[in-house]
Amino acid sequence: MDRNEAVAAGSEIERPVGAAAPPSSLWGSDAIAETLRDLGIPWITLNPGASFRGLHDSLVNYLGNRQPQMLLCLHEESAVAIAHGWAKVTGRPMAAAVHSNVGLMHASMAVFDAWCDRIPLLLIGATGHFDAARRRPWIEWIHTAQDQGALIRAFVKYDDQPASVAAARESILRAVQIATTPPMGPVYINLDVLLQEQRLEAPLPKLDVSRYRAPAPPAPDPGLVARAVELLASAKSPLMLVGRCAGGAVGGEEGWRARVALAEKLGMRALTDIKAPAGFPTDHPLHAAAPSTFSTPEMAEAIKGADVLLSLDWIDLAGTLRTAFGGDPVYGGAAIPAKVIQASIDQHVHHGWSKDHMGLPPADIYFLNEPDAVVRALLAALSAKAIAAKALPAAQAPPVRPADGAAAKGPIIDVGMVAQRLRAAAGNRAVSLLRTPLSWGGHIWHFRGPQDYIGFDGGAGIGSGPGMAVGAALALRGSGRLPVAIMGDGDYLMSVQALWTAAHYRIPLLILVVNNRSFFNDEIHQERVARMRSRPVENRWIGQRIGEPEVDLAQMARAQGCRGIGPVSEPATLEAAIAEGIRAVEQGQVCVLDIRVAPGYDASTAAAMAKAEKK
Ligand SMILES: Cc1ncc(C[n+]2csc(CCOP(=O)(O)OP(=O)(O)O)c2C)c(N)n1
Ligand SMILES: [Mg+2]
Repeated sequence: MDRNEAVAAGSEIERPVGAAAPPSSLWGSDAIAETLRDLGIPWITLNPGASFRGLHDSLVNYLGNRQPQMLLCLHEESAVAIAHGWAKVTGRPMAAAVHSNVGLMHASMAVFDAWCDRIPLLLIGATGHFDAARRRPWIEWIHTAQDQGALIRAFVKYDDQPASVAAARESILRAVQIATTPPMGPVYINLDVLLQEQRLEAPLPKLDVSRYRAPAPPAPDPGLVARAVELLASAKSPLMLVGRCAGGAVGGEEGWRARVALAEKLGMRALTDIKAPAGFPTDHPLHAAAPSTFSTPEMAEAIKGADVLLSLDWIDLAGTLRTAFGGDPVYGGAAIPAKVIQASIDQHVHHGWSKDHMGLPPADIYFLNEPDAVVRALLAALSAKAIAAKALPAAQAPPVRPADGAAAKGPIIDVGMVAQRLRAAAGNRAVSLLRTPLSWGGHIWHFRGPQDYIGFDGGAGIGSGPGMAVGAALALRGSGRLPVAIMGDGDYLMSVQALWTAAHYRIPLLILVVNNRSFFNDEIHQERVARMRSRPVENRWIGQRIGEPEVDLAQMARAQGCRGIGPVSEPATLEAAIAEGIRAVEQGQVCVLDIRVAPGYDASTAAAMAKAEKK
């Protein structure tokens, strides 16, 4: 099935009868729905509610449930997470609609994740009649709030509650323009019932929406480029910190190639981050250390050995430097001897409520430009310059090294073994990893192109995994890539109901749950506290383990129309079970494997967590 056929097959679900006939009357929400279509929004995830029943009707009976097509979700958090996952792969916003204050409260954590991940999203909300004279008794009073947008204003780029249909259209155009201007982010438009349900005497005048698009990005300052080139060309051991090169979204092939070309031209080593989408080939000889959530000792060594650092919107540059150098000069700690070139526009969304701007890094040259534009400009300026060739370091470790702890042939499955068996079962299929669990070690899987790994969720909000995987798999449907999300049991269980949307709309997806029957990350924290206080570490599992009864994770998938395999506990059967899952996905199914793994994190992850705590 080719990509177009697959997408078309999905859109044949939930076809309305008698739709798309010329309407005898026009309503406010018809004009709003039309605006979504004009903007090219293909999907709208939602959980229904009377506050947007007008818009719901327009989407179904005026637009015929196409462009956008509804994706019904069982929870608002899933609705936003699915939109987030889709936007990570496509770099474009999808819409999500959530009911009044209650739906917005359910959605809020996922909105925060999208905010922290710099991901565009058009969140449509609604309120009961704002005019009290028209408010229905009881329910509409509960579901009407003064300044509803205040619930999430601290972590959206823009919000509005327009008071007329024409103003609603303007609001949506502005909101999408802002959402798609890097650094991208979620925006929220709250539609009053009255506005949706008012009869329109005449359609709104036609508007060319292409005139309201995001502005072109500014080019890097040539003077700064010249200074940066000087610094990099004369550096003895430059290091590129490859962070968010296209916000939290997957970047393009061209940007990928440019980063490699820049590194090779300068003999510049590179580090990558498992929190960001793949940005540099991890098996390239210049890739200095396995990507990780927390800074590893190997990463710190590479940083300490560098005389010039080129940060491409590296997430938490200050914290990474602090871990490497053992202190922060801002607080009277160690000096940072390396020169720092920063390429980041993130400052545009830094404000007071959320501290997701992280620490304040030093910058000797600060480009307030997108990383890809800076890399392009540096390459262009360097192309004429002869630079003494530097010897390439020895190539990196082979692709799949079993995780530390248990051997690959050991009696208990660990996360490294899961990666290894997935690699074997997938053969030469192109795999897109949509999620790696906290227990992952960056050395157990190589990324060789931008679509190989989409990065983490931005806000570290557990429960983002299933929804984001569904959204990303929707974006990859028909692409020929195998969408695989590997996630913790805690992450899976918090939002397992997102899978129903994938089953219903036939979005193929493979989920491997590395099930340690615990919110294990926090067992480590309890152990640490117990040690600090000389109390029994044996109790670390209390209030953390998910046992007695153990949850049947495969059954929870089957209950929603997905394929469920497992529990798989034997290393000998793991590869065959994953192969069975891959076959199911290739037949169009959603398949979940419940893989019982040993509790514990990859040694590199555990060491990095401990180091981060100390500094
Ligand atoms: C919404 C939310 N609640 C709680 C946490 C705290 N937390 C961080 S990791 C974690 C455990 C996740 O469990 P699982 O996905 O099974 O991964 P494991 O640690 O077992 O490998 C928890 C509860 C969080 N980050 N987000
Ligand atoms: Mg767990």
